[in-house]
Amino acid sequence: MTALLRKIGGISGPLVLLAVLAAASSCGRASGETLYARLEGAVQSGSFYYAHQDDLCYGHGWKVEDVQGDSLLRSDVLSAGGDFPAIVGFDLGGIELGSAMNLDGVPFALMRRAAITHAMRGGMVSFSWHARNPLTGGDSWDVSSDMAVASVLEGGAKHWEFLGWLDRAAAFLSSLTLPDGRPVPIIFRPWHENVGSWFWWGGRLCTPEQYKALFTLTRNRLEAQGAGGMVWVYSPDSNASPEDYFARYPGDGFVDILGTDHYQSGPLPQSRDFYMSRLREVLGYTSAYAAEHGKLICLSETGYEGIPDPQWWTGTLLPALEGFPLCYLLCWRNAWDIPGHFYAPFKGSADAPDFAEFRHNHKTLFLSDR
Ligand code: BMA
Repeated sequence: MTALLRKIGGISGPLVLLAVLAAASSCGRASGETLYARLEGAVQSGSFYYAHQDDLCYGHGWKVEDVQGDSLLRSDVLSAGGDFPAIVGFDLGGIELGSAMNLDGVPFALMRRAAITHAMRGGMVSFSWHARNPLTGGDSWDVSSDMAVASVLEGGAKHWEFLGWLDRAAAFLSSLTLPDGRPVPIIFRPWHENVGSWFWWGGRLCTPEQYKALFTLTRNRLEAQGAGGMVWVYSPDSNASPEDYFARYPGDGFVDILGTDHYQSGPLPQSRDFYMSRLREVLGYTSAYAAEHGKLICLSETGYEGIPDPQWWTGTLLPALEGFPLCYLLCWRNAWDIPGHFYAPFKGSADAPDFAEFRHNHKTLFLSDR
């Protein structure tokens, strides 16, 4: 950037501004390309990155209280498996209203510090966004109106307000920079689980065209507001047939990674068989598309709540993924606020020995595996 400024030293004010903006956005693009190349590199070496939601901010029975001073060295994954996750996931829900903390009680100031700290340690971060319902004022799960998506698109009653929501997200995301000014590598995954109908952007709540317009509006606006250089994930829930999945696919120009959110639930052994067969079906059609279109695939959310199977990591998860070139998988949060709501091991949990084996498997990449 400084070299560029020197080069254009003789040009008049507005032109300089344009050149600086162009350089800033290409710097953003470059960071997205570097991150994408890193994810692709994992696939080429036959491995994938392990990610955990909210990992440094809280875990099973604990929570960071000192937002400014905590050393952020605590992690359930570290204490059970001996290493930090390579990717830490965060959720922006609440940023749209300018709240000080997100919907799960994580202060945005802590989230920023955790994201930057993790990137400085060599890690990557991902963001989802459980945004409130822009039309009703309810939460993400308020599906009382099928007009919410329509209302934020161009011409809709909430369009301008919604642009303000996107701008708040952009301001936060673009504030995530390393001390040397480089952006934190961000994977962004908005409007997820959009085939099922439990979020206001879900399958029965908008048409495929409206959904795609929401996604493209989001990417265009965030990039125009300085949050360039992110890698974008499309992540329907695994209920999606290939037809559902691609009917709402925003397009190759807007999506870098084809994801899926897929959980195991219900009693063993049936739930294991279903988890594995359904996941393999979805990874089958996403990987086929990705191979043809030069994209990557991931398992954007997964887990088995409370991990009732102590061999889940090597007995179910690894075999389910066998043969598919995914670049990362993310296990959902170990809630500090809801007993039994956890998806990763913690010190002393019954699955911790199996998780340690999973961590040492040649396919899995944690923070130190670089
Ligand atoms: C859900 C649950 C909720 C949480 C939400 C957003 O899956 O974990 O408790 O509020 O995600 O993180």
